[in-house]
Amino acid sequence: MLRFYTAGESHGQALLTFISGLPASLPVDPAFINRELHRRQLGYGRGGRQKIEKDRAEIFAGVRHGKTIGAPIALRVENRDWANWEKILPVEEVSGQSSEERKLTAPRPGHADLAGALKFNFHDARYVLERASARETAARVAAGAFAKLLLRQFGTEVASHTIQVGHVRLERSTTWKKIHDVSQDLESPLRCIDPTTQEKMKAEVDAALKAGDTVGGIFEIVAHNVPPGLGSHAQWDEKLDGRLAQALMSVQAVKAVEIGTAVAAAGSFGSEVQDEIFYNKSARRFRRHTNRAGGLEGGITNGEDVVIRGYLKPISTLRQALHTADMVTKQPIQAAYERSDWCVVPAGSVAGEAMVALVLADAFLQKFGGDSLAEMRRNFDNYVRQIDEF
Ligand code: EPS
Repeated sequence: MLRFYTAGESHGQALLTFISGLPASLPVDPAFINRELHRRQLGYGRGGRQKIEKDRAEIFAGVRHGKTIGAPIALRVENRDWANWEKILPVEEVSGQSSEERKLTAPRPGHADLAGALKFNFHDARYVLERASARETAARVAAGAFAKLLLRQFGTEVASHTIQVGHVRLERSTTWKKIHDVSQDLESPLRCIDPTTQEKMKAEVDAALKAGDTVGGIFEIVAHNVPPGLGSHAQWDEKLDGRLAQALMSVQAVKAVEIGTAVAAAGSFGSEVQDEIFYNKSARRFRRHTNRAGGLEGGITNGEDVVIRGYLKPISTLRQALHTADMVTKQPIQAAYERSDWCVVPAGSVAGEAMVALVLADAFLQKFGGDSLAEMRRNFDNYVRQIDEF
């Protein structure tokens, strides 16, 4: 229902996003979209690039007089760094010195460099890394902001926080309010809800920088106030947990996804894992005292918060370079190093929020879809009545 595409290279002119499937008459708040882009740029452990960029979405199509018009949306996020790359990566064919500059023949273990070069038959990883770079997530965050604007119309909010950096883990549980607040806090270095743990996390990041190394971690995304009944148990590709996992796994450097407390659950007995069901008469809702399932049972939302974690490997551009083999000479060599980040957990979590919001917005459109927001709201309100009367 909701489709989006991105285009653009890390050091090209711009990143482009195309979105189609949103209903007409959805109010669009450019300040909100730009704030989301800004959140993605923040975080302790970011490198020099974010000092150059000031990501903003310029909308070219699909929005008129402040609202969607039911037509495809197109937007652009400018790469300010392009000014430094114009001669190195021009669109036109050039010969000579500048086209040879910045060739990358020493593939970084863990990056797309070698696999992509083999696949496309380039003896230079430049074109591969330009597109594989996590800079692309800026385009996704812009799309995700539109998805969040739609979800907000129905009271659903998506936020995230950091639960692990390197070896340091947040050991206590928290509330939606705390996650929401830290998620919106532009001053919080790693978006961890506990200041003491956050200081220890910062020390991990400092240690990585000092050693010329990088550090990964875990972020947790929570979608609050999600109606029951999104997704379906009926077919493998309709299961919402599977769709969310694929979306989150597609974020650069995410190598594992966990729904609820699934990792601990795998080592526990069933009686310790399932969330027992109670009925709250005054609210006319079924409720749980625990949410280990992360709000999803049988691939369907159950009315509890959707909780999903992304496990980020440490990024693969290391100042303390690893061994590799040159793609041209085939000789042993040290992997290429370019200016880079050394911790991207907070940035990854904003990209993850965008992906979760896009999947949830798609599931909303499947269940309540309409050509206009008013039509969608009627469908939604009718369904809420059905739940009330269940
Ligand atoms: C990123 C921009 C990139 C990297 C990072 C993410 O900028 P540059 O390559 O010019 O320093 O900082 O990309 C990677 C982690 C990667 O592996 O390519 C951004 O805007 O998020």
